[in-house]
Amino acid sequence: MKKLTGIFSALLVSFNEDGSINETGLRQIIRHNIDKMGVDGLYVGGSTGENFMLSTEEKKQIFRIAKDEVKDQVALIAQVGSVNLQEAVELGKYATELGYDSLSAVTPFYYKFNFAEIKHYYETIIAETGNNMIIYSIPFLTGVNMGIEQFGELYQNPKVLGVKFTAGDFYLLERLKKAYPNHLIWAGFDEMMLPAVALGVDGAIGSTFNINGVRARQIFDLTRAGKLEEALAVQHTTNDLIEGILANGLYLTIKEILKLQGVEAGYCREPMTAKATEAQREKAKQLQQKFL
Ligand code: HMN
Repeated sequence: MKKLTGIFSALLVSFNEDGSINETGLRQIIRHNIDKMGVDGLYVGGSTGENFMLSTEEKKQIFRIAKDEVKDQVALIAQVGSVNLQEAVELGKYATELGYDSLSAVTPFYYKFNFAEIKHYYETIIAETGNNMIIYSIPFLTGVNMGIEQFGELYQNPKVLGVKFTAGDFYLLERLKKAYPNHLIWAGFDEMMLPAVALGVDGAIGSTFNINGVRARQIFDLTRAGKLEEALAVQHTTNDLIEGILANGLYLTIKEILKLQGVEAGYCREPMTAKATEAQREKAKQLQQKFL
């Protein structure tokens, strides 16, 4: 298994105007992440991959293309979580056979699942696939808030490596690190990377690393080295960029910026707005010129 710590881009997917996957574009985004951003790995099938709007076959296609393009150059994590547990298992088996270093699964969402149901979900995916598991916790989108004891219960399974923590609850983050020092934490909010690294996270997984991966690594390394003033200066610039991206449409804007850099990043997948307006393209151009 490859090293799973460090800087991981949450992989964007290029779509054609009709919503189908643009394989050439997807491969170019992957190359850009490895060759230009210098990431340690890719998180495939996450929110950034617009995963929850795709069919099972499309999800498999993306896992397949990513593995084929990456080979063994960097580590690969497959996000297979789904509110359909059978689909999660099927995808988990598929990614495991392809050789993904670990699986990750979002906490099951939409229905108010109780903790026993959530635990059963993770135990089932692990038992059926035999692969490692990274809990994907993103309460602001799923509504699922797990506490320290619940993480502890999930961590009793030795295949659970840790959590991708997309939340601003730094008290919980600190408590998790103290209580379970042998379990890994990946920071999920790029705009809060510095405080997360200061609290001891082992890695970070982010959408903006597709274009801002070099600064992300600087923040990570500088903070770890205790050079907080320098790290903060890079975080400030990063957050000026992220603020502009969020105000203009998250994935759409990152794609427009990639296009300006010669990467065929394509369209988004409906029901998200698929195509940038002229004004959004202009804003992306300004962000590119100012920050990248
Ligand atoms: C994923 O699942 O694609 C990412 O790991 C999610 C990641 O945490 C991103 N969250 C979302 O897009 C919801 C962040 O990188 C986020 O985009 C960024 O911090 C800007 O808010």
